Amino acid sequence: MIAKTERPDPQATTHDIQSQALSPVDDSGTARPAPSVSRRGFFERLGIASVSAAVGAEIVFADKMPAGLIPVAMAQSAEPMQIPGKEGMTFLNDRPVLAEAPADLLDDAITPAKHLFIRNNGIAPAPEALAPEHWTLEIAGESCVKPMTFTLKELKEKFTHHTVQMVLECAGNGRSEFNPPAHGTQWTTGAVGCPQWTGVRLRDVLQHCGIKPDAVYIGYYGADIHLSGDVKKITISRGAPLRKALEAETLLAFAMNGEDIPWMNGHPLRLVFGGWPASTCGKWLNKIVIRDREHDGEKMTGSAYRMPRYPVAPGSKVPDEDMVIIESMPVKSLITFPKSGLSQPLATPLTVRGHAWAGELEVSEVLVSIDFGASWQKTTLEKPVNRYAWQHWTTQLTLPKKGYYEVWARAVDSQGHAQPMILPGWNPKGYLNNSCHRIAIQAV
Ligand SMILES: Nc1nc2c(c(=O)[nH]1)N[C@H]1C(S)=C(S)[C@@H](COP(=O)(O)O)O[C@H]1N2
Ligand SMILES: [Mo]
Repeated sequence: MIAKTERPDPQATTHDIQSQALSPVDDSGTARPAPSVSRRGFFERLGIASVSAAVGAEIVFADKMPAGLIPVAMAQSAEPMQIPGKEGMTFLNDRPVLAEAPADLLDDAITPAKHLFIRNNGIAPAPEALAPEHWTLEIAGESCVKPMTFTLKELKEKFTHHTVQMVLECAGNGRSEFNPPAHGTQWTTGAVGCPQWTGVRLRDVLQHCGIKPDAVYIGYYGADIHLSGDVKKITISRGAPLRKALEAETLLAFAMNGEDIPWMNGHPLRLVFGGWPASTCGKWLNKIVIRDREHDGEKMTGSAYRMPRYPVAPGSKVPDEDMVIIESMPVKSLITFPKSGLSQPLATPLTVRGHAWAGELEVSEVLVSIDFGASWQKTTLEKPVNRYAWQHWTTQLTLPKKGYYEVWARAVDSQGHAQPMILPGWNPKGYLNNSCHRIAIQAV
């Protein structure tokens, strides 16, 4: 399914906007997708400086402007919703902000900030509230020997910096293809990216504070606001087992691609785990707890970010006790060049390329088919630049005659698991759709 709508609905009434705000999209599957995208929820939360930047000039009587007013310059604009620093994205919702990248915009080896997807469960903190010089990170929890609070500056000064390129993918990426449909964000293929993250190791910081022998899990907290606006409510507080937290690649990241992390992607500090669902990677990070039990924060329990323990028939109800936490993500690939729909002169060989990744495993081969999976040909596959980075593949295709083709790509991981051609097993929340990516080509 394609994005519900890319443009704000000019017909949207206040009532529509209200009901939209009351039916948040949620990739843990607790509510319905919103009917339309408006910019209201978004601008409501922006500080005046950001609104001025968006209208392109200082708002002279800003102090007289009612809170929540959308400047008419914005409201009349036929432009699709914009987030400063993002380009070419498909917006699926504005409250919370959800945006994915069309596959051809993910062609770069290292995903640029402007094309990294956004998956907010709540309302992003206003940029004004994210000043790095005032940011602190608290380390606490019942299994922390010496709870401490670090300023961001202290974190940067005390601990060694590391840079690792790591895939970030929402567990619900691809959800829109499941049938019967699963509640939650109707992602197509673009809730994934692979930027380069710079930060300090979570393990160095945890070990500095002391980890009690009974520690088994860590949990995160961030500064975003619950959709209800209730500041006492936690939007999301997930985490990972201690063994994952102590991995060399697990970072408290303060930079992405050598620059500040974009506002919507968690500036000034976020957690990044390699190969796990992006929901474990807390944004606007201000607290980590070391737990003596599996973390039981918001969206850790029940059926959120969990898969059935066994295969289930489409549409089945699965009891919570049979739902298990998603850990390493499955093998997957994208065709990022050419853009689907390309017309290609028959005489010219067609270069096709993309990326492949496999959670905590490596990808061992990527195959492509132009005959709907009847036959497959190998592509040239690069090694990852480091563990948890995606791998680039490329090949040349010769199309036998004029007409319509689909190019399908299929990756296989180091344990021999291949991507399913159509769909993997249906599951109640619509997670982990790692089916083959397909593009259309016309030979002319
Ligand atoms: N504080 C906070 N962290 C969060 C979230 C959130 O809503 N709030 N969403 C999680 C989910 S479900 C995903 S998929 C990723 C998305 O990261 P991105 O928006 O940078 O792409 O952030 C995760 N970390
Ligand atoms: Mo997610």
